[in-house]
Amino acid sequence: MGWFRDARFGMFIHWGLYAIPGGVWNGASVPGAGEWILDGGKIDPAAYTPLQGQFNPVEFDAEEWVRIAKAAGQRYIVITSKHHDGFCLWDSRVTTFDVMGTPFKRDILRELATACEKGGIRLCFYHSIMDWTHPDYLPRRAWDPRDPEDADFDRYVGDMKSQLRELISGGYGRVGILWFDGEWEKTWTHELGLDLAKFVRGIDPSIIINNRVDKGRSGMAGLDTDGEWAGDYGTPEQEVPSMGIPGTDWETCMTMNDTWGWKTSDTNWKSSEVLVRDLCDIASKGGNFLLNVGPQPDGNIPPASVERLRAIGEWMEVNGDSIYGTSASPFRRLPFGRCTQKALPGGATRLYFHIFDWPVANASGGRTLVVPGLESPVTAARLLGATAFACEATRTDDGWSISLPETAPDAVASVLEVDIEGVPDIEQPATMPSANGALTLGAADALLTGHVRFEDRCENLGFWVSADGVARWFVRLAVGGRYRVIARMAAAPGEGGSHFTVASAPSPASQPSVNGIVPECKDWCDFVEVDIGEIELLAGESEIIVRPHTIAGSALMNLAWIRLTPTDSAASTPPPGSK
Ligand code: FHN
Repeated sequence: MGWFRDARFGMFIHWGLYAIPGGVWNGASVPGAGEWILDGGKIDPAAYTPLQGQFNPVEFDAEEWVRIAKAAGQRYIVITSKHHDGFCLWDSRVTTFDVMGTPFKRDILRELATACEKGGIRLCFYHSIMDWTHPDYLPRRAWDPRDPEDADFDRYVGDMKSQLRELISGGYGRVGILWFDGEWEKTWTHELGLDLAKFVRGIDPSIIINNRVDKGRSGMAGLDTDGEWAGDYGTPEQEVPSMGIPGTDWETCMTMNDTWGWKTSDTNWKSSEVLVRDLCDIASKGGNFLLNVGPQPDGNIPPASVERLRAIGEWMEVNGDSIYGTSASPFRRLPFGRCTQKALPGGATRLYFHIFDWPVANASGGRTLVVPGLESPVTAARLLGATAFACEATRTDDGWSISLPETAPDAVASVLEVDIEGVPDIEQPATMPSANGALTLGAADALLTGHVRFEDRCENLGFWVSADGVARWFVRLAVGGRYRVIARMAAAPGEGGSHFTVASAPSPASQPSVNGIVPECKDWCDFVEVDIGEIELLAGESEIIVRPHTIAGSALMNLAWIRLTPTDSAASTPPPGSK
């Protein structure tokens, strides 16, 4: 997986016959993504396949595509060899529904393979398991008039294997990844997934296979971390897992607008600023970013996409070191942006801070960036794109403060490179009381052990399926006192009634913990705030610990946050200097 982890940034290409209608069929705009027009328009496959006769992208230039990807800083390309509509972008001996059956009559994947080889870009193939036009694929679309009895799914799988052999060992260079998709229909099983992965690996042991060869995708989240599934990495789609997927390789794929394939009416383009920050966010969580383009029917990549890729490339020109070959941030969360790291020879570490929010002027008019919780000694600091500025690093109670110039070198994300001794030693910053002295312990800030995990969907702790699941927060209080404990939680119908405790450590003699009972709600995200009583907290640093007592149903609860509000005056007057 070395090259994949080093690359971090790739180009996804969705191209095929669907680019011709571009989201319009018989003069009517078809809702949904462009590449889904056959399904969105409930088009009879026999009315769709004649598009083959119109496919003639005379301006297609594989070297131009590779040049655009390289200039953006993308190190690999994943192109749709065959999408759900079954049309093949290479010269296949298994079907006539391929590019050689079009007026264009050029093997697009072969030209791209040559250009990638020449440009030093890794070529990879997306391949859809679902196939709406193949005579043997099942299930048929509900409006497809062909009799499903005539179909033989095993024969379909045979054809697919023959085509995969053509792609992997048919002279298209060393294929980097087989990017499967369309695995969610009932006809595709875990057993078929295991078998196909084995088949592909049998042809080329070094090829990377994504997890959509099997059934472990778990929707847009991209990976079911509980099960044992075939595939080498997880594939979140259109989202970034807020904690990454620790311990696993993963890659977020994303559109620049709302469609993968070309759609004339879709101009809902993300800004290059958003895309650069997504790249930083994804790398800071240990993932790869596969950013999509949907070429036009004439063979050109849409100008709006080229423009954004050019802007990302300009950023990568200066800051690429903070992305390529890095690993996930050692910090749980940073108030000003993101962080990646790279091991240096001799055991030292280089941290790359992506500063999204430039610090405001301090009392002396200077700008300093506080890196909270960094305990390791800082040995050097420099600002990429402004290396002339001498960054001074000062040790403070809260971590390290690093001086910065008045103006950010890059308004989107300026990169501060900081070398430290050894591996990062980070003290998890404690949660401090807010102005009214209350402490809000959010799900995303919890330190988790055992069977409980953070869920993006509703930003909660969930999958709390056994008593070994424990959530902890560090808090720092200037003065101790009694606190009212409110929990924002949810449990689906039939899942209420579990008991849990909220305790502090070290704990005062009186009232060290309080018990809560989980209410029944409309669903796992129908959160309610429940007052579960009072607890005594000591001044200074302590841990707040939430753990199950009895789990009534399949899981304890979904917990969004715990709020501790001082009940007596002493505690409600926050110490000077607290937020
Ligand atoms: O249905 C496809 C879709 O067209 C597109 O290919 C994306 C890319 O990851 N995958 C499927 C939706 O999850």
